[in-house]
Amino acid sequence: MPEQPPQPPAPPGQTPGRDDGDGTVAIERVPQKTEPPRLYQVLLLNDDFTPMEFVVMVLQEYFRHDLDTATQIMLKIHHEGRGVCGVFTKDVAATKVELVLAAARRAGHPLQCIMEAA
Ligand code: TYC
Repeated sequence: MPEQPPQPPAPPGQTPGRDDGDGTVAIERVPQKTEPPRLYQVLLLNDDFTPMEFVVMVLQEYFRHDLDTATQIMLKIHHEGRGVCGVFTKDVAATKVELVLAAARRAGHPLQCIMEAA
């Protein structure tokens, strides 16, 4: 039996070619196991000093909530200590946290914004 030459690695999503011995080579599709990206919640934390209007503005400007929803989320944070602003991929969540913290510091407020694996 003649030795087979080493096969190059199959491209992703294909089996290595199977030499059928009749001049044809069969390749088969293999379902790709691409995990969906992990998601992260961005949360605001309550404090005693940041004005409610500023929190509502943050929820509208940085998380695209309408005034009603932003007000409801702000009140939930005010009463329960924390609340979810949105769920994003890791990079987007990290950017939102940075932008919100920068805006809060610029305005002189101690507002805290964090991200957590969803
Ligand atoms: N507790 C603040 C106040 O009474 C309002 C507030 C709400 C602050 C939500 C932060 O994430 C926050 N002015």
